[in-house]
Amino acid sequence: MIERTLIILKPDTIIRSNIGNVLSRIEAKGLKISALKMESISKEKAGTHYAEHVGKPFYGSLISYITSSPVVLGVIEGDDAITVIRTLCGATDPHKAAPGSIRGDFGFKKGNDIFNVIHASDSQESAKREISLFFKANEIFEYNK
Ligand code: FUP
Repeated sequence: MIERTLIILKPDTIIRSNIGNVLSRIEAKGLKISALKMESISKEKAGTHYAEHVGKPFYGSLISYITSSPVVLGVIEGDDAITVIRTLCGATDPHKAAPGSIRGDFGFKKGNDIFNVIHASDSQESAKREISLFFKANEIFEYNK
C-alpha cells in the first residue's frame, strides 16, 4: 500500500554534515521525497511531537536536543513507506542499530544521550498526526518518478 511517513533529520545530522548522506539512502531505496524543509522546532511543537515520552527520564534532554539546532523535515512516500523507512533507520539505540542502517552507520551515543540521526513515524496513525503537525497540505507535492 502506498503510504506517507514523516522524517526528521535531527540536529546531530545537520551539525555533522550528514543531511545528504541520509537523504541518499532514502532516494537509493526508491522512495519519493514529497516534501522537504528546514525548521527550528519550537519547544511547544517538540512537546506535542514527543507527547508519548512525557515523564520518562530522558524527556527533558530529548526536548533540549531536538530544539538545539534547525532540523530537516520531510514527507516520504512509497509502497510500505512506514516500514521501509523504519527498517532503513535501524534500532533506536545506535549501539544496537545494525551496520548498514542509517543509525548504525551515522548514529552515536555519549553516556545515556542518544544521537540517532533520524526520526521516522512508527505507524499510520503517527504518520498522519506528525505530518499534519509539521506540514501544510500545500507544502506536500505530487509528481511521478
Ligand atoms: P524511535 O521510534 O526509534 O525513534 O524511538 P522512540 O520513539 O522510542 O524514542 C524517541 C527518541 O527518544 C529516540 F530517538 C531517542 C530518545 N530515547 C532516549 O533518549 N532514551 C531511550 O531509552 C529511548 C528513547
